[in-house]
Amino acid sequence: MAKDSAPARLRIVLGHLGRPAPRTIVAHPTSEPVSPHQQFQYTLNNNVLSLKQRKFYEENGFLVIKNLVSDADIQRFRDEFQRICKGEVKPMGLIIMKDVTIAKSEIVPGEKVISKIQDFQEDEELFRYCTLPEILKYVECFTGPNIMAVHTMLINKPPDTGKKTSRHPLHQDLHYFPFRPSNTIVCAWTAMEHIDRNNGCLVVLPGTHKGPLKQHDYPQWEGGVNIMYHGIQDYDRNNARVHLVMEKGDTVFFHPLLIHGSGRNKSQGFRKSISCHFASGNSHYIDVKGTGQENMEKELLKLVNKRHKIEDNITLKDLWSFRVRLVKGERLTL
Ligand SMILES: O=C(O)CCC(=O)C(=O)O
Repeated sequence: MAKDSAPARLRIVLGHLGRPAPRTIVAHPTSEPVSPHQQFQYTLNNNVLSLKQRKFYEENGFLVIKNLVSDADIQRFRDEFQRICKGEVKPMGLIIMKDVTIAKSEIVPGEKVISKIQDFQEDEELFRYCTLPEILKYVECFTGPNIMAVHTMLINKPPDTGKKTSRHPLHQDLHYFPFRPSNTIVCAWTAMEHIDRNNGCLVVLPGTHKGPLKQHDYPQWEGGVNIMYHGIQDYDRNNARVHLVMEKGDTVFFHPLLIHGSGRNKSQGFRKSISCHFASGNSHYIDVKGTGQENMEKELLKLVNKRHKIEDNITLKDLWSFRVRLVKGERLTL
């Protein structure tokens, strides 16, 4: 019998066997005429964003929409996160991360040791976040009508143990993505509670989405750095910084080249946010070999191979092709 190919093995491991072929979900793009004098590079024509919002995103690379996700939905995401932490549900393909300092300590398993879960695309309850009409309505302004959910995360930023490891170094999300074009990728990040500088809000460097993808490496932090938390050293230290203070349900949409990170959690609580990156169904894969993303590729594949005990080597494209889900319109090239 022929040996399974790496993608086939991954499919088995992630429990994706028998998943129906992607179907077409009808999109209802809205459009309005745009004056020939207006030049927009980062947003698409529709009647969702006001001109002011559109110009803000074009200029700054992010846009906060207040009170977008309901308390009831956030409660459902919290409840499901609890079930995952208690081991009551075990979604296929989910990656559970622990803070570097907590991971080495003796604390009993549970919410208090889990700093992040990612790849929850097989968890129906959490994945509802990526299909909420109020989220997709805005996402479409950046991706266009064919929308793929490409990367999912729920971050449970723990109280800092004093080693400052709860910080997330400044980075660009595109560093982790082997597909393009960048302008039709967007992150939706929703605060699951009040988030400010005390519990480690997002910090963004406005306008940096207009620059190139920069070199990312682990920062030289004394207390240690969490797995895959690569950062940028070479950024303009004079660039303005904006700390995004957000209320429960507020959602920020941001460009994958926007330099951002988050601060230390100085509170006693576990700061929660849920996020999804979306990309146009027309995106195409790129080979990151020989580029600044190569170190990320090697480390990520090693991590996935180890976590899911995959013996054969898989490629970044294999990995992403099992992560991505169609949420609106048609799956075309991604
Ligand atoms: O939620 C956070 O603390 C930071 C998240 C972030 O920047 C990321 O995961 O790319």
